[in-house]
Amino acid sequence: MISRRQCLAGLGAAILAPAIVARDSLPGYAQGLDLAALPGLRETAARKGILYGAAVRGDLLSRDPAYRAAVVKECGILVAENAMKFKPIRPTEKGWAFDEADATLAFAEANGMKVRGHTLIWHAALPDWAKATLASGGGAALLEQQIRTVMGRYRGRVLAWDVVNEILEPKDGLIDGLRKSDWYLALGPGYIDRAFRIARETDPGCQLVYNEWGHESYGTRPETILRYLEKLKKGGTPIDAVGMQSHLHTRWNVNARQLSWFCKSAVDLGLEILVTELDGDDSELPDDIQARDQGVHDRVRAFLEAVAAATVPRQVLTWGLSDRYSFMNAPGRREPGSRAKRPLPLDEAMRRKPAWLALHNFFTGL
Ligand code: 9MR
Repeated sequence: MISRRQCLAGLGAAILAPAIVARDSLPGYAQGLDLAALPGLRETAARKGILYGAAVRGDLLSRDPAYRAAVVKECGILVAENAMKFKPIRPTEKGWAFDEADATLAFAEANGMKVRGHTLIWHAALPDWAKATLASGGGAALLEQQIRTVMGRYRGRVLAWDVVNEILEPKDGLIDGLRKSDWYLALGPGYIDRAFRIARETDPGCQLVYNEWGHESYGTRPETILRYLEKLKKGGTPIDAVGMQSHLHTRWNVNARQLSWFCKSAVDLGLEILVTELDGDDSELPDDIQARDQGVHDRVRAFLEAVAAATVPRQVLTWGLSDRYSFMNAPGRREPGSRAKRPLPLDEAMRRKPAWLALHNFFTGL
């Protein structure tokens, strides 16, 4: 738990002005702090050489002006939440659908933002026709075509690409803890190295990332990831960075010690550490909004501090910006009638909340 005094201390000189925000206009213990008067996270992060940003949806950027304004104010880097994935970008074999991805990139560039690409090779978001192609021997060509077409289209405009996503699943019982995905079944373990090599050829200036979840978890998952990274590096795979999704659960605390160990070890391997999908699932916390917001704040803070104990992440992205559009609140993602989750920096009304403050304090405190 952090006290209001600690909050104020964390805000430093920026909060010398008297609090002018009505008590009910901000949730939880941030009440009374004039969060709205502080600079956007993009600016605060940039002062420390960090890009802060969020996953965005193109349809919302064009139809919700409050969301669009908040994205412009807070974000120095964007990632398309879905638009660059296999199924949205190539729903049918002959039907490439680049519109939303193109528009997201154009929006970012028009607003002076960088872009991450997410994601080229993933077991999920695969259309049935692609699964059938993989199952019938067309995997090598499909992998190459996907990377060359999508990455090639945006060559020179994407700072970092998640070349592969969620490739490990130790429960599947395969060598190295690899996931028994359609890609694996079609091409064997070598598909990962192959993907990175094609990616490097396609856009040599782009940072190539292996994106995964669970680096902050207990148990053996972080070590499994690290061992696999070691193997890739030893084999000469052109990988530059590890993307840590960082979907934090309030059910358990961040395993700070192991997370710092992971980050330090990955840096020692010559890899950069990125925070790619940060948010906090508050479903295990009591109904009280203050307690939930504080719980998410505390996890976000603990997570970022554990990372920073090893290395300063140069890209920090949350998976969405406002609770209004978190994937966790999407239909089908939560029980009908259950309370809305509050995982992101801004609340449903686009107001800054404690998770925002955790990021602000982290960036200013570095
Ligand atoms: O937030 C995304 C949701 O809208 C999609 O339906 C889903 C499937 O494509 O993917 C979600 O994003 C995931 C991301 O691509 C990879 N890490 C986990 C994210 C949340 O599930």
